[in-house]
Amino acid sequence: MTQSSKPFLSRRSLLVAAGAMSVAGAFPRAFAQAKIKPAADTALIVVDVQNCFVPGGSLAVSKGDEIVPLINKIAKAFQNVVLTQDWHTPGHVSFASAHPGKKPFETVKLPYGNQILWPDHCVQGTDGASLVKGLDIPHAQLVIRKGFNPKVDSYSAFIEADSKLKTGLDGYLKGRNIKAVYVVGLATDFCVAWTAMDARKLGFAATVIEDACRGIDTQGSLAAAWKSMEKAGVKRMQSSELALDA
Ligand code: VGL
Ligand code: ZN
Repeated sequence: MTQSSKPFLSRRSLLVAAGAMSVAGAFPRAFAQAKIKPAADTALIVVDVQNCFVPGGSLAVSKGDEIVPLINKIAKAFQNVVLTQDWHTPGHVSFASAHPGKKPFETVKLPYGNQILWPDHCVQGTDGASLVKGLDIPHAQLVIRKGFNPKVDSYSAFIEADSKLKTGLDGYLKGRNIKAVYVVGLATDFCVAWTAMDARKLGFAATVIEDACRGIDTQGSLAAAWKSMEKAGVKRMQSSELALDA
């Protein structure tokens, strides 16, 4: 409808908006969006905060180290926390070094689909595979390792890349009556995204806390991941929307 055809209505809605603004200005607390307090049937999944993925590591995610203090703070608001570790065999199929003539960030076709090739990273038992030292979540209840099948990658903490073998996280969370997961960590466009989307596929509500993640962003992967997550029903939020202690 045009403004000229309904001059009254538009004028009235303007006044209402102005009134609401002044009331909100006088009582900002009453009108502020209530902050989210994670319930007992909710779990935080902290994805791959490992030495290889922070500056100095072999597959360093830009500014990956910045999120560690924030993740520590967010974790305090959750009763249930699960940590994940990328945990590859030496010579893993996802490593460029396992494919003669191929370089990191190139793609190959494997029986389960296209696989981006990575620098060697998160080899079982190495310092690169250890959780970052500053990660301080003593109440975390489970560490789930993934990507240990030599021939199959696993970005997701729930299901390997061939869409067949489950890691056990699904059963663990359901056994503990968890209905919703929040996902933080590294990297937004790979292990965080795949974990959140598989959570949806398996019937959990799933939310990614964007500022508590950092992305790799190769070949447009970050924008593509957000698009796919939205389509899968993954919610996107900022840590400021959570009720956190100062
Ligand atoms: C990841 C690439 C290869 C991740 C793991 O944690 O996002 N990305 N392996
Ligand atoms: Zn990996």
